[in-house]
Order: sequence, then C-alpha cells, then structure tokens
Amino acid sequence: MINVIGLGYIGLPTALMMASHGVEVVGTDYNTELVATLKAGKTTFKEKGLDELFDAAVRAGIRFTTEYQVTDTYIVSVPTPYDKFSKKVDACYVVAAVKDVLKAAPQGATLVIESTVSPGTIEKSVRPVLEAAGRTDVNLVHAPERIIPGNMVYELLHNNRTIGADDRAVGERVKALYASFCLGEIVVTDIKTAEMTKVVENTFRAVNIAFANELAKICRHDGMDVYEIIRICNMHPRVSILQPGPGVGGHCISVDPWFLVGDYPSLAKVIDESMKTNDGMPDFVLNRIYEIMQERGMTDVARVGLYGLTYKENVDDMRESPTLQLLESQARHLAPGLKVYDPFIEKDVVENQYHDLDAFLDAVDMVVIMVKHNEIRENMGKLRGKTILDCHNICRLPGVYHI
Ligand code: SAJ
Repeated sequence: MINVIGLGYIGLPTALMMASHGVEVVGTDYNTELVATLKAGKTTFKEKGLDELFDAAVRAGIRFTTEYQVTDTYIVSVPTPYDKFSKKVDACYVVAAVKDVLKAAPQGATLVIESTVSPGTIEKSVRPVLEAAGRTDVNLVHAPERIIPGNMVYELLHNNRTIGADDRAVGERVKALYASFCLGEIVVTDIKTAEMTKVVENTFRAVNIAFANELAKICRHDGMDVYEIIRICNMHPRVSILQPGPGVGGHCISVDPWFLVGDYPSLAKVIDESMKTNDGMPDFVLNRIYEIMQERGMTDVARVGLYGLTYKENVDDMRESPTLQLLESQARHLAPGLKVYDPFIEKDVVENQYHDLDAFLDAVDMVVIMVKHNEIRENMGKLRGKTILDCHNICRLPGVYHI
C-alpha cells in the first residue's frame, strides 16, 4: 500500500493515478476540510480529466484520511515555498511531514519526496530528521514531478520522470511503482542530481520567459512588434523563444529558480536578473494601462477591467498570479477601482470583482487581457468598441494594444 502525504495540486492527481492503475493507495492530508470534500466524492480543484480520474480511483478503492498509515512506501507531496528574504527553499512542510511519517513507518520503509527542493535539501534538512529519530533504516528517495497544470492528467501518464535514490535497488523499486502508470522513460540517478534537474528545468523556462519579456520591453521602446520578431526568429532551426506576458505566476516557475539564487548568490546572476525581470512585468503592464488611458483620454480607473485572476489560462490556481501582483502594485501607484473578472474564480477574492462576463464588460471601457482563458478567446466579439490591452497576443486586429 502507498500512503500519499499531501493531497494538493500534485499529490492528489498522483494518488488518483496510482489507485486507478491497480495500486492500493491511501491519501493523507492534515486539512480536515479538504479530506471531507474528497470523502464526499468531490475534487478540490478544476483540472482537465481530473473528475474522471477521481471517479476511477474511487471505484478502485482509494481512501482519504487525516491519519498517517503503517505501510512500506510513503510519497510526500507538500508545498515548498521560498523564504522571501534569503530566497532559499523553505523545507518546513517537508520536514514536518517526514517527522509524522516516521511515527508510523515500519522498519525499512521507503520515503519518497516528490516536493520540489533545491539541490542538497534532502541531505541537509531531511536526512538529519531520520538520524535524530534513529531511523537510518528508512530509504530516502526523491521523485520530482514534472506535470503542467492545465494538462496534468495527460502529462502524468506520458512525461519522462527522474528518480533519485541512495541505493540503486531502492531506486529501481520506486521506478517500478511509477511505471504502474507512467508511459514515459524513468531515469534512476542519485538524490542531489534529481533535486537539481527539477529546479534546472523550471529555471530554464523562467530564464527563457524573462528573455521574451526583456525583448518585449526593448521592442516597446522602439516601436517594434515583438511577437512578429519572435515568430520569425523561431523559424530558425536552433531558436525557440517563449512568449512575453503580464508576469510569471504559479508555484513553480516563479518560485523554484529563486532556490538557486538563494543558495548560490554570487554565481546565479542570469537567473537572479531573469526572476527580477519576470517579477517586474505586472508593473510594466500597469504602466501600459496608464499610458493607454492617457492616449485615449480616459481618466476613470473604474472603467478599466482586468480579465483573469489565475496565474495562467484554464486553471483555477491563483498562486503568485500576475493580476494579484498588479492589483497590489496599483494600490500603491494608481487610484483604486480597477474591475476584475475570472470565470474560474467563484469566490470573492478582490474588490470590484465580477462573476459574469457580460456584466463585467458592461461596466468597463477598457479590457486588459491578463489571462488567455478559452472563454475570452471564444468571446472576443463581445469586446467590440472597447479599448483592448491584450497581454497575450490573442488578438491582432488593428487598434488592439499589446505589451
Ligand atoms: N508564461 C509566459 N510565457 C510563456 C509561457 C508561460 O509568460 O511563454 C507564464 C504563464 O503565463 C504562467 C507562468 O509563466 O504565469 C508559468 O506557467 P507555465 O505554463 O510555464 O508553467 P507552470 O508553472 O504551470 O508549470 C511548470 C512546468 N515546468 C516546465 O515546463 C519546465 C511543469 O512541467 C512543472 O511540473 C511545474 O512547473 C512544476 O510543478 O514545477
């Protein structure tokens, strides 16, 4: 039996996937409300294919609880934020979960850490917990996930994976467990290499996005079309530039690269600058809003609406969302009153938030497309007559503003 600890964005789909592929799984989370929701037969976030996967796992017998189980294999999938001051990974949730696992784990159990951590974290922060508890019998493994929100179920099945272990035989055993559902190639390596590869993958993407964002600023400065330039450059066989945008959110690309800056401050220069560039994008958009308002003779901020609150399209996750960052910044620089709408956010989370697209559009003269949800792509006709600042280049009509 596998006990998956942490039933959030990664732990839940992983537990469901294993259960629906014949593995006996118990999912544990300290959040009683979350466990109650799952027990009541409902998923806790929206994701393509998740409800179907949930039903299959329930039919296969998955159980949810707040209790840690006595079993031979644990998978820990809890958040790893970064310390805003030192930029280093904050492994407190992982350490707390490991301590609780050790209370239940029998001799020789295997403890798989899925949470993203900086290279050396398991050695520095997790192994000492085992040693202090006299539990060096427990096998430590790192199995970072690589799935992308918005396409998690497909990617869980098809992505290649990395398993880091002290002992090759243990690594191979855990590989066999993931191979119960994973169709991709599974590489077995050591723990520190596995830790580093995961952080490097997200850092690569962050730096590439920062490059695109910097190009957007250069092009804006001199009236060049950054999207056309990137499109043409990407026709070169060895060039593949990502897209500029209103900022980088989520709990991965906007967080993990900081671990390297925190651990190697004098070495991680490009990474540091890239993260600052990405973090500066919401302010850049705010400035664009202000410029466009002036150009259009608009004076009332309350007639400007931000479309999208989530960190990216077609997900309901608002962590580190560029829109939330922009609103925070706006509170400092511009009169308050921007209107906001997101079809994926049902609860009221910010002021002046709408829950109906038509009502939102009626209330504003200018629409800033912060997130390219399918809904807005399908309803561009409703924006006729509005001033549009399209931060994602989904509309190339004349008169539409871009970043
Ligand atoms: N973004 C841009 N321009 C782009 C692409 C993305 O501005 O060209 C922005 C998005 O709008 C969003 C942010 O970047 O705000 C991050 O979105 P994303 O779709 O690039 O990535 P995440 O954070 O949802 O998922 C990433 C993925 N990592 C890589 O692709 C290397 C995923 O595979 C990881 O599993 C995930 O992080 C994670 O959990 O670490």
